[in-house]
Amino acid sequence: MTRNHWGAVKKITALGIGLFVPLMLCGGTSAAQTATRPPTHAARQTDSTFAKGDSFHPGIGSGPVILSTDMTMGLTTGNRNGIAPTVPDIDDSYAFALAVAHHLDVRGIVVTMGNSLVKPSMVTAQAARRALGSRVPVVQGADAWLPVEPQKTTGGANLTKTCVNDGVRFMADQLRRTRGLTILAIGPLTDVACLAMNYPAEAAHIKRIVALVGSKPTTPLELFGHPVVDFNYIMDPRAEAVVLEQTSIPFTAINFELSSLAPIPLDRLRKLAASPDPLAHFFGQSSLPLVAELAADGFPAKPIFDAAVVWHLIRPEDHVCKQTGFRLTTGSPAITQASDDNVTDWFSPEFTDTRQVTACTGFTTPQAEAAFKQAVLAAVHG
Ligand SMILES: [Ca+2]
Repeated sequence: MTRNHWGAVKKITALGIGLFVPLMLCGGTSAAQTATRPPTHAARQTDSTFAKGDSFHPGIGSGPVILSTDMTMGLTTGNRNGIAPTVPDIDDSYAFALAVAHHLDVRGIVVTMGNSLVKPSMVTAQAARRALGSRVPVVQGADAWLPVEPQKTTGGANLTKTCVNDGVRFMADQLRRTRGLTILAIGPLTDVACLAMNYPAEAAHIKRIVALVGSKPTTPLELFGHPVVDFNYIMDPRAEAVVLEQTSIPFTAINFELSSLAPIPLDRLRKLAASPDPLAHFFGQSSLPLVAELAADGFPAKPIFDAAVVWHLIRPEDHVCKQTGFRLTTGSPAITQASDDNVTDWFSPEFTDTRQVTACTGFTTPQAEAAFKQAVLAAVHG
């Protein structure tokens, strides 16, 4: 059954919040996943590199990184993998700019569906790369989420490998070459999960996944009084379940409580468009459709959610992080309204029955928060 909730969908997606979205709905939500499956590689482990005070900062360090991203800044419609008429989010491109500005060793941009369809997203990702003067490879990844359950044929053929694409093969190749890189997952985790399931030997070389997912146990999430959901999770709930429950890859979740901080006032984004600086102008001009949509919906500012993931590699000491367990309630992708609590991914130290990962929920000081916002603007010459 399908009931259209385009009013609600528009209200929230219009916010352009790639991170959080509304949906149409259908019944049938699975129970919370509690199954424990064998890790695909290595032994179960915890994030235990070191702890400092009340905040937990596993060693991130420098080194090669790959951005797994739904980079859509510049699209004027086609939000939520093309099903919504609203403007897709702009934050992935700002995250890329931040990585370039701080000279992270980015080995590639793997583009996934999410904020919009993958092929239009390839166009905007390549445009962002050109504007930034970067020469990193931009490789196409997933064009759809993973099936909700593993698929087989009536003849018994296992279809797990059918998710493999150029982006997944690229990541596997880079892992073989580097034998240690960090994946910054700022889109749905589809390609990362596919990599883990099909290239376990290569995935064992993932130093850490830093992902824009999750929240404290809270539903619904709110942004300036509007209900929102964890977009990267709800676009492919099984992908996150695979990464967290079937692997022991070190994992840091940049939670909503952190990524929604330090929003940039809409006027500040408008000023970018008027800048004589080519990079600032490009980012400002490409952001205007979303800025207009946000303004129409009463939003005063725009959090640059994905940039918080990149900042975690640059200034991890500025983030408040803890060891936590997780609680995933899975379901079909993109069928939940923001007000539903059927599909959720929560991180909390109270969850002790799962493997322990890292979750970051805030800045250590107001000054650290202000420095992040300034860095994002500086990265685009704002
Ligand atoms: Ca994103």
